[in-house]
Amino acid sequence: MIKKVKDDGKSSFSKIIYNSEIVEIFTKVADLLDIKGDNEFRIRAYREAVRTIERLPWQIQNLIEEGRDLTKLPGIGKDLEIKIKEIVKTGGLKQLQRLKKQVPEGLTSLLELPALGPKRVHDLYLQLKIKNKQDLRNKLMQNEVSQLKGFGRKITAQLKKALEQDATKKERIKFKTIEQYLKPLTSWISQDKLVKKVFVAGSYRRKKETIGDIDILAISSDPNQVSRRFTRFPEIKDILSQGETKASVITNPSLQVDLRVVVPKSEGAALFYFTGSKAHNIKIRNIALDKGLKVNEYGVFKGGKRIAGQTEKEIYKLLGLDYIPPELREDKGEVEAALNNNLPHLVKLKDLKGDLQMHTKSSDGTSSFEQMAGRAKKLGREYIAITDHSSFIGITQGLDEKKIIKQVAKIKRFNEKISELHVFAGIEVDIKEDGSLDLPNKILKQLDLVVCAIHSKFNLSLEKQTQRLIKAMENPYCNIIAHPTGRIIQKREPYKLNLEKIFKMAVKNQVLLEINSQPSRLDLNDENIMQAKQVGVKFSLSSDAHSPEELFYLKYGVYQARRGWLEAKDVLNTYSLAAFTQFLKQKKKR
Ligand code: DGT
Ligand code: CA
Ligand code: CA
Ligand code: ZN
Repeated sequence: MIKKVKDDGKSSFSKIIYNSEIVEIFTKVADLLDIKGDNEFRIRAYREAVRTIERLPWQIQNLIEEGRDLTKLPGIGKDLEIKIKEIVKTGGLKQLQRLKKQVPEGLTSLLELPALGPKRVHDLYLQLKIKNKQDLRNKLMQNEVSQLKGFGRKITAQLKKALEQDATKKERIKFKTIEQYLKPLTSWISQDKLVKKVFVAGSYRRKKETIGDIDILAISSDPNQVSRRFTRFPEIKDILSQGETKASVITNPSLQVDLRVVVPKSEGAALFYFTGSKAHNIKIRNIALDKGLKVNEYGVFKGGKRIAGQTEKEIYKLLGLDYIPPELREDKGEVEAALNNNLPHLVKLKDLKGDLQMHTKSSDGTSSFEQMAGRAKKLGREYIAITDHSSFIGITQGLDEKKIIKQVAKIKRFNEKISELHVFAGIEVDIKEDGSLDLPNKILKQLDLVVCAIHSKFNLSLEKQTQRLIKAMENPYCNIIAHPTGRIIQKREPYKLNLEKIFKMAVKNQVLLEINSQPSRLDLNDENIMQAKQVGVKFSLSSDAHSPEELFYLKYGVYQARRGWLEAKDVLNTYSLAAFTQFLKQKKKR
């Protein structure tokens, strides 16, 4: 029987708790117990549970809601099940709060250093009373650390170096995270009556996947007043510098914001300059120099005379270049292309007619496919593909063969009733270690669309991992490879893959490579996309939404696609429903 989906979308929990949150809490508990020198078996139990949950293709919250027995999962006993339930219900774990009180906070930050695991941190604390990085720095200087057992010359040297780097390191922040900090900032600046316009420049305007710091440009006839008022923004932790036309501050949570204020006639020149990238700016400046012109943040100058600077467009034009969209300004050939009227017509969000990967309650999503369809329709999509996970961990949920057939029938009925939006019945099928797929072809054949993905064995050798993906692409029913490199931004490196080979085989087998729009994935990334396009790869751009709220993530994928120079014609879900259906049909005929 297909699982009955509740169509009101309400769950008995007030808040969605993702598996990653449970993983994070258990990892912290294990680390803290380890630092304390607690019972080894207990610690190992937490780490094993983490491994299980990380690989799980379903949301634990859903499993609990359905009354599933979590102790059937590998490594989850009665005790851990109770703790998981506490996290899912309350969002936290009392035990973690207790442990945090018992272990000094600086100790956990020591774990960030490469040579230090919980065991060594435990020793440093117990024997030298080292409670944080500063203590460690001091004791290293006094040569006390090298006296400890297990801290040889190699390790102490490594630690010294890591601490040096750590002091200068500025953590980059994911694009989507930055977005939420921007609203209060820009509205604070705009409230100033002296401010005519506010722009966010820098890497944010270029839509980079991670942002080092925020660069804001304000236009005003009174820069001095504006920059002074800016430093009174309520969320400021520290003022780094403040001058007549600029200020740099640290806001909560530890984010650097650089403000520049220029007078209206310099708007275009300043926006150009602070958008960067630096490499792009330098290239443009050299082109200007060849023409006997000087470009800076105030304008374009010939001799002492200012001849442009009001808008970015007029600056590019004056230099004989087509206007270059910010996403391309990385000195990766865009200046040459602009000189030769050869820039791509970048794909836009509104070009996207479909969304080709999303999940429902049938696997690890929160909602029914009807709810996903409803929201997608509101966002202006004309078609979507429902791609729940195939089951690959041996517990009873997920889409087995029977459930798939039922879901296909249900979707078919939906399409007969509803004409405003077409739903493709798809699957996100697991690629096994040997490259075969987790479902037989006789099932895959009955689906409109098959998305294949790796969700296990991330550490195979380059040779084996490449072969594994190629074999999957050679399956006649494979339409799309999802998140092809498997990287998670700042968390997991891409798998070892010969991408050149993968790209060639994707073209040969008419397999689309996905640009996954989840803010932590953005996979393929901009560079991969650019290389793949040169080989002739075609792409699918998907939200990979696990709830209706996530359907808007598609825009992050579009940013990445634009940074990879893609045009609408490179992305198959910009095709009309008829053209896309035709594309699928013709592949099935092959
Ligand atoms: P980020 O903050 O690391 O994500 O990257 P950006 O590109 O935002 O870099 P940032 O904040 O250091 O500088 C903002 C822009 O200001 C940069 O994209 C170009 C411009 N800029 C900064 N320093 C220089 C420079 O030394 N020369 C030139 N031509 N432009 C610069
Ligand atoms: Ca910046
Ligand atoms: Ca900056
Ligand atoms: Zn996936």
